Amino acid sequence: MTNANDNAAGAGTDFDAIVVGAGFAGMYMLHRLRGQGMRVRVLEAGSSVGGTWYWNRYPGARVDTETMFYSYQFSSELEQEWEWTERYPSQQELHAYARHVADRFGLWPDIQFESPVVKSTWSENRQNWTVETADGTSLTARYCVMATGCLSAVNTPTYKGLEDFSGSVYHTARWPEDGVDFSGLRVAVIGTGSSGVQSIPVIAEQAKHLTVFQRTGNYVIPAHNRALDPEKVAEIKANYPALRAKARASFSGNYFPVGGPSAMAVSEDERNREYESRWQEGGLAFMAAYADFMTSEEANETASEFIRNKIRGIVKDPTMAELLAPKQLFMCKRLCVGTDYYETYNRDNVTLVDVSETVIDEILPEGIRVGETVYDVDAIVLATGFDAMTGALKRIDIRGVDNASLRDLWEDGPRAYLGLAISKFPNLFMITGPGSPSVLTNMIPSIEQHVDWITDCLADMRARGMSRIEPEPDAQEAWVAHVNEIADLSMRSTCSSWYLGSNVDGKPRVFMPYIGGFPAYVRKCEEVVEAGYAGFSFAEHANHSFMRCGYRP
Ligand code: NA7
Repeated sequence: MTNANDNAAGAGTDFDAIVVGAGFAGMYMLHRLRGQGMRVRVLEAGSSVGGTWYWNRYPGARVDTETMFYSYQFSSELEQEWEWTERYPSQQELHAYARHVADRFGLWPDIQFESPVVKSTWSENRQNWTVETADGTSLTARYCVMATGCLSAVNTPTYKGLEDFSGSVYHTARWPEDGVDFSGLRVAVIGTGSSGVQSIPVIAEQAKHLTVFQRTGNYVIPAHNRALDPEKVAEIKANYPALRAKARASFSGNYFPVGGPSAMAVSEDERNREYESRWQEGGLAFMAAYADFMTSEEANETASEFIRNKIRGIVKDPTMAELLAPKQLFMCKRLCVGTDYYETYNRDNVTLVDVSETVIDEILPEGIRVGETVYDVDAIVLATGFDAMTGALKRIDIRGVDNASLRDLWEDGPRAYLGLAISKFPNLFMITGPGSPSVLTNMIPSIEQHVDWITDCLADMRARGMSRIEPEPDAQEAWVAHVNEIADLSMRSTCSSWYLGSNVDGKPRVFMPYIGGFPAYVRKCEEVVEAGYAGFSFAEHANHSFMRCGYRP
């Protein structure tokens, strides 16, 4: 493999564009910008490409979207040549795919690894960004693209005594590259979101004893993961363009056939048959059984109770089953997809501890104290998730016009135009930023749509001699108001989840992704372009005076 840092080191310090992050977003952004003839440097905190699929190496880590569609579609050659082996591939396979993409498109030389960005500052005089990494290196570029990921800033609880624990502490999203051997150990897992749900069954098989600390029981649909059928793969590959188009025309960028408009419009028997067939099929398509889960509490309760009954049927200990049965609305938090998750609680070496009311008080050298009880453990796994959507951006000190601080401006929640750009931060773009559909969709099509929009925008600007772009404050405020307004129409915005920051102490409660669906959002982005980049101001190379909705392409 190319040693990217050796190559990158000799390329100078001034670029046309700097991209922060070498996950699926940063890699494709690099590819497209280079295609425009730009000199680009990607700065990546990790030591390889893949982003989410580089960092999340915990046991059992898998994608929860069917991979024939959770993959790039910008290159039909890539689409045809890459062979996925499983319905939901493992982290290892996804990381191998990311490395293959970097090889195939020659991306390595322009990526600088182990270079976490700590600061990014706009200069109005020079009309460029200065981007600084943790080791003090400074690079400059006219454009800066934040491909920093929606779920990348790790959320680590601040338990009293954590640093004095005598065993090892791991976070699922910062797993050691060489793996961890839990054989013969008493292990604690804190957290039962997707990462906990995927890792718990695998850790339980290895550990001497596993104690799971659950704050909220989640809805977990079986994955029914399996090897892909070669005939089915060939059929999908032969029809990729049409199938991808169908997925892009769907609300979530995933093609999930909708069972019906309302769960309440059909008989209980019919409804349960629909739920049973989706449970047997497995995966996220359960969400599309009926269209009114997020608008009707009654409809929602039918799906919730169906899943609770499944849990009661699987878990032998009735007290444990009731504890695992989720109390919150179905789909309020992100739905989990698991393998043998509930079955794992039938094992003799697994204990479940409820920390919803009596919380974890402290970590002692020998274990975890909850109220009066101390659970002795040798290792602690924090499956406690992320400071989602805004965390990665706010952890960088981003300074715009007049030294405006992004952290300060977003103190009460994110404000961005289309989730793509931010007023007062010229020539800065975000990929799948807050205010775009992002985490409510299949991430890769959403990433590609943003990267394509940014690339086309920069090409249009260059064709017209423009070098500065910035959203107008009133357009940004109108978009933020719209994002909030439609979030309020959905029950999804009413309950605790990382979508609205409720998993992080002190984070403002704002529903961050755009909930109007992928097709509506794409249409809006197209309309903005058709109207001459409505809501953006531009300035020319030589003359930086502003032009309102500067030009018509
Ligand atoms: P999630 O989904 O945010 O899950 C984190 C879990 O950790 C969740 O059960 C939390 O409970 C729990 N948690 C967080 N902080 C604490 C503290 N302080 N004490 C006890 N329990 C805690 O993160 P994941 O990594 O599992 O998944 C993230 C996304 O990746 C997922 O949605 C998929 O899109 C892929 P809570 O629910 O907040 O009560």
